[in-house]
Amino acid sequence: MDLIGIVCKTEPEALVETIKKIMIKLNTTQHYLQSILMKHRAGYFVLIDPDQHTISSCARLGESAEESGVDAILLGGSFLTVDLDPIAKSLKKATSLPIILFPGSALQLSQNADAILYLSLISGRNPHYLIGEQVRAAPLIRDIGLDTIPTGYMLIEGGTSTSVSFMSGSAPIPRDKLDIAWAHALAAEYMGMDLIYLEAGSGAELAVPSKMISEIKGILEIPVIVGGGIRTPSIAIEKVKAGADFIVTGSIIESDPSLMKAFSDAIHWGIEENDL
Ligand code: 1GP
Repeated sequence: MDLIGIVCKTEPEALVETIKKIMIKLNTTQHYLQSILMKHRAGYFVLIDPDQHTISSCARLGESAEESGVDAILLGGSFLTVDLDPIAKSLKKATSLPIILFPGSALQLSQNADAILYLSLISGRNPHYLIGEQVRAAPLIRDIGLDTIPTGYMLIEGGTSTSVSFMSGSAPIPRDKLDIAWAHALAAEYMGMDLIYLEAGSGAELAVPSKMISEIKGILEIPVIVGGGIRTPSIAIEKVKAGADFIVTGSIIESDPSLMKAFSDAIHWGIEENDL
């Protein structure tokens, strides 16, 4: 039966409910992220580690992120010693940017966020981070009503040992194993993930190799986030040219928040620091 046939045979009340559901689905954080890609070709996320902030310092960072042209704030970390909910609450008040949870575990949830990267650590073979934490978090996410963004999370060797590798008990993919990397990304797409996150680890000495990003983008339909070790706008431009759809910076912004504008200009408009 064609669409018109289905519509004609559906009770009006049921039809209104279906249309409402479609409208709500369209108005999601994922829809917003798509609109950023249509506008700029690439987007910019700033990662806030709640352990590094007081409530007021993170509110200031949120305000300044919005003024600097950042597209969304990621909130979380592989190991936290504080509750992120008060931080999420103050960020929500301070900025209209989407607050997207980037959780290291099922403990990192907040009703004050807009969405959650529903991560599965697909480069590892630790079932706990492939599906265990996701099951623990699912009922709470449903209660809170967070948007979930299914994301295949891949650790890539970045020249240093990282908290995420240690905490998850999983080894990163070697930098020169391009075929292993793209096969993981493709498997995630086939399994229905909406995003891939290529992660060199916070504070990595080396960012994800550009060649790996371009190989993966060459075969994937879904957008790719790249983060870890991106310390300058020039590196960010290089990764966008290789095919990164979204760039994440964390540590460098914690040490110098004034760099957000330069990163945003570089990622959105290809403007180098020395062009400014
Ligand atoms: C870590 O990708 C993020 O999860 C950001 O890394 O702190 O190195 O910018 P940096």
